[in-house]
Amino acid sequence: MAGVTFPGEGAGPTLRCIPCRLVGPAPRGEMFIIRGYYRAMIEIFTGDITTLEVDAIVNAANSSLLGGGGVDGAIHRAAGPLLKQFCQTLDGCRTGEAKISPGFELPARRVIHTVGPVWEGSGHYEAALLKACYRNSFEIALHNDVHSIAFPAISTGVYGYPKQPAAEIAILGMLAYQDRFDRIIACCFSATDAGLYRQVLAEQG
Ligand code: AR6
Repeated sequence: MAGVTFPGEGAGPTLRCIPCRLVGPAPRGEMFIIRGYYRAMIEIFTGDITTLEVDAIVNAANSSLLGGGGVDGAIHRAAGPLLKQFCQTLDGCRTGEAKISPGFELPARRVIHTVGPVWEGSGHYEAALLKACYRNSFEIALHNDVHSIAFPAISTGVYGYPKQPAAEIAILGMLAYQDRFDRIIACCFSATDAGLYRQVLAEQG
């Protein structure tokens, strides 16, 4: 996937390892750190992804990339109108793929837009497409100087993907890229979702 360089920004290293360190409470929401030793810690954050000051937040978008409800709507509102204007130049995005934009008024420098599958009962390649969302988001991040990244629970809202298998795909995807990022944050919008992620991470991690 081609790297995108924005004005004033050059390409950075794609492999960085940091020692394990403790992170205190986040400004809003709770941070729950599961593991990390010379690798990115996978952190489970409960709260609004638009508040996170990271290199990139991931948006669970639709294929138009022009905004919608849920986390997509929240990101567009917080980023301001220039995000939609920029996204109009991206020519949409197919399910499972990812595109990148600046964060504009967000605390995050970038937004990685990915389109999750609509759940239709597991026989429509939903699992493969959801895995591709995580993989392609990480890959475009690596090509764009992103060392800290936060994901929402892609497809588990309006698109109806069952939460447990979606959490397993999310955590396995994050573990696969753990040693190539400084921080990977799983952003859950409810305490129940965060509990599920903790349980899955404890089982898989
Ligand atoms: N921060 C973090 N997570 C959030 C936030 C937020 N501010 N708001 C919602 N969530 P959804 P999808 C959680 O529906 O299922 C849009 O209209 C939410 O609780 O946002 O991939 C797009 O335009 C859930 O766990 O995304 C598409 O048309 C997760 O984010 C469609 O919805 C994903 O829920 C995409 O549906």
